[in-house]
Amino acid sequence: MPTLTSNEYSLITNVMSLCCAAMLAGALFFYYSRSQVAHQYRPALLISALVPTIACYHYFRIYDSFSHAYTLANGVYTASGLPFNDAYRYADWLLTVPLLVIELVAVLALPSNVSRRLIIKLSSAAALMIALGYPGEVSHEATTRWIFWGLSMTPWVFIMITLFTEFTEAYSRQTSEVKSLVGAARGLLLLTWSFYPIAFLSPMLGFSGGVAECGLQVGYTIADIVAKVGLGIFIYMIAIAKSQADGYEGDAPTRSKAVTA
Ligand code: RET
Repeated sequence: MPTLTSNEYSLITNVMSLCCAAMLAGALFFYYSRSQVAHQYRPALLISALVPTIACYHYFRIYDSFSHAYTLANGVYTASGLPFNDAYRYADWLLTVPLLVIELVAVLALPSNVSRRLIIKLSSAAALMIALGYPGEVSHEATTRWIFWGLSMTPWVFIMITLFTEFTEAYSRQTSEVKSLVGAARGLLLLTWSFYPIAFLSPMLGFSGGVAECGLQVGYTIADIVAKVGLGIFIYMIAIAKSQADGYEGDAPTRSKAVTA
């Protein structure tokens, strides 16, 4: 672990703490907003809520592991000797990245055969992408990092091709409002998902020390907030737009037992 100035250490831990709060707020919002949309779109909002719930837990662990990996001496933060556990971040991604593509497909409520095919393809490629990235992330050897970067990029490219071909075709019959929201959600996904493989390359491109560590940790954390809560907000807007297009006006009030008795 590189030595960090007090400002670098505070920036990293403050952004991680902000991330816990953003994930918790996102999770609560998506859980409670399920009742505003028609029944067929509720599973997508439930997944949108589960994703930041899982991440909130993992960010507690990431924060904890990071703060124990450092000790303050003479005004700077040096490695304490305890390892920073990168596995928390990868365990989080392994669970949540497949769920992100599932929520994007689920909110369209497509015919079940189309939806199943897309979900299986996209979520298994997403899990493979993360699993192949991990051996590279924990390695300090440039060659090993390049090999696993290349292996992990293969499912990444496959996901993007599928999203811009088969997925585009699958939502082509939606209303124009839904189409533009889905297009924007996919654009957000492309933008945020492009950040991770580039950030992964930073040590191989000669970036090192406190500034690089700061850039990597802060960058991954902000990208996680946008990729999870930001995408969830699009899923919510798509579910609202589709519910309105279906003529959904809220659940009929249930008659109380006192009235029916
Ligand atoms: C790795 C390894 C290097 C190559 C590639 C990677 C891709 C990572 C991605 C992660 C997405 C994470 C998200 C998290 C949301 O909270 C594993 C860095 C291609 C795309 C969306």
